Amino acid sequence: MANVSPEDFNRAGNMEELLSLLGEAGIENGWAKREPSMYSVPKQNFIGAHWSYAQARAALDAAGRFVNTELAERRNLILNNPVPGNYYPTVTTLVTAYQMVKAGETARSHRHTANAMRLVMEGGPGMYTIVDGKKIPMIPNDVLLTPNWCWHAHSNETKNNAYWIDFLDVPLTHLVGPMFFDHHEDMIEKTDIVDENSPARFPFQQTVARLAAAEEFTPGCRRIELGNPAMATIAIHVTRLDPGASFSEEPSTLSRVFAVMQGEADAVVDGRAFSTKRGDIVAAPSTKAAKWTAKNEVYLLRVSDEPLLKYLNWLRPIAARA
Ligand code: GTQ
Ligand code: FE2
Repeated sequence: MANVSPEDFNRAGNMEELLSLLGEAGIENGWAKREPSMYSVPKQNFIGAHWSYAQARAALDAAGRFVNTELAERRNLILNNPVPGNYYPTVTTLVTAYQMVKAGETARSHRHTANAMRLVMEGGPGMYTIVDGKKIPMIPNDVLLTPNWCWHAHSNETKNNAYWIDFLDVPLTHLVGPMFFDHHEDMIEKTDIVDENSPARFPFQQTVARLAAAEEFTPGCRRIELGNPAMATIAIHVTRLDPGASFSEEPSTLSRVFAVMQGEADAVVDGRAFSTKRGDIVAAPSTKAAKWTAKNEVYLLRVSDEPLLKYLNWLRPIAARA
């Protein structure tokens, strides 16, 4: 920078004077860094964490008394990884939220560059996500995609409140930078087209049938992928565990969020033990081992950043160190 000249550096008589000049010039030395920029294995501040659907559902019902969707873009609850100072990501690249739309209510059409998907907890015929002008039914345990820049709204034409779980790559979008967001000129895209067979929908019935035909990858556990991958940055896998069956994931660079679709299971993530049931969420940050054991027949959804890591050649195991 202009305030420090080459002559100033030429006159530097010792390391302290050099460091002081570098400071004035807005340059940081690379040999005695405040923080190392490289290290032997990934750092991770986030922890394994669990959220209960029963609790979130009651919180959404309370929000339903105080927050309406004319004011709020979405009536959602963000599952921020519970470490000091974090108010947003669930794991490094992904955020997870519970959302509720009341009977007869809509949540307006918008689009964003962040990729999003949902797992339906309570819905049924008449509950729709409207994606690019088509109504896609939201039946319990369906998975719906709203990739990068697709218009989407939610319309509850049933008699009951509808609840689901959102997963988005917003933390990744924030880090890389390309966040864009638009409101639709209509509050809600007008359409009568119902598309049950949309490529944006993975009906639970199909998931069940595919899993019934899948091979075991470990005793009592079968796994399929929804999509190939589902979206550019997000992969979705569903594991079916027989009663008493168990599987483990060794530490790796993969960030993942688990959601229990059916049954009850014990999870151990990051050395923390959680007792889970339908609708519960478990955050499994990168570098953390995860083990699941089913108490009865369990369907378990896993949302991860696998396609992103594969594309970048950054999907790697992390060996346990003594
Ligand atoms: O339903 O469109 O939880 O845009 C966060 C951002 C849900 C949605 C969220 C969103 C949505
Ligand atoms: Fe959205």
